[in-house]
Amino acid sequence: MAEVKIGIIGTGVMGSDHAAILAEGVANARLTAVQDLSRERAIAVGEASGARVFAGADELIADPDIDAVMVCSPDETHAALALKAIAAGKPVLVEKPLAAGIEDAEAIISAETNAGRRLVQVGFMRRFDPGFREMKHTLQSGELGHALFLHCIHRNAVAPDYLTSDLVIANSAGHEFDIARFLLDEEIASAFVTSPPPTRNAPNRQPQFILLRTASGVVIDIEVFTDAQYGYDVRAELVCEDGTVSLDPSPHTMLRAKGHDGFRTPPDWRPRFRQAYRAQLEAWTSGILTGQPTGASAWDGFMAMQVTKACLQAWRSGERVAVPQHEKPDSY
Ligand code: ISE
Repeated sequence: MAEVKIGIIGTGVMGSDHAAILAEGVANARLTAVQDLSRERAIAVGEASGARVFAGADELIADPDIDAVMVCSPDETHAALALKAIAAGKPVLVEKPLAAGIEDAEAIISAETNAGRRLVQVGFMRRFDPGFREMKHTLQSGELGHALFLHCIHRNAVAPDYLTSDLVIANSAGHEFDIARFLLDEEIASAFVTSPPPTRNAPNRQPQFILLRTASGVVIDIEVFTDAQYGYDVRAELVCEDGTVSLDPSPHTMLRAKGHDGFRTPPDWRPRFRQAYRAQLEAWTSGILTGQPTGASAWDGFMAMQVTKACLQAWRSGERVAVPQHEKPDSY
């Protein structure tokens, strides 16, 4: 295989963004097919990228001219589609979360284990962000000693009405659960969640403040505020024994205009993590070609979901909740 022919299922916000990046050109990758429940939406993306439009997801997965599949459809469809891709022996990049429920995530892990090779990657793109990678590298170098605290902020300008307080934890904070495991290279052991009342801009959900502790005792705090109005803002500072390392505001330019002098704030996560999304696609396709997968595995997706589940219990009970620990299968 000289290049990976990719089919995207779901051409909403994320599917069309991935399609646009692929259409710009990603080494060794070509978008050849798209499918969406809304045929018009799929046709629009197909026309812009030169990809064939499929009527159904099953046909797309089965098509012999498609080497690998991206699942960008709604969360509750992720597991069934990932299982079909595994059954067809095709690599699949599943947007996060891996599945809507823990049992479905377990089914993916056993199907992949039975298939005998890693076929699933989860779209935790922050692992490919240059800032987060440098932070991990700094920690691993040992120059700052060991980690004590990880402070995280995750703010969106606005969020859709369907986003409930539960989904703020299950959908948005999932990125922090994964990046904390990735940076610190250890599991989250416990979770506590507290929240201020809803804001006047989003009376149907609460911002969340999540406190995690890792197995070795690193303390992680995460503010997730999806209605911060001013823009998309992701921050992180890793505090170690001999210094700290934190993310730079990502833009490469400053702006002076309309009473403003400083960094631009992106409207949402797509421009902020554009480089990471592109690098994720490059790593995914080169992993397919070389047989050396990188990126978040189904196991990482499953463990992030365990943290989500503990956080939801902690939020409802007001108690600190232990995150169940599992033996990682050898295949991961
Ligand atoms: C959203 O759900 C996402 O999936 C994005 O990746 C994330 O950065 C954003 O803040 C979430 O709300």
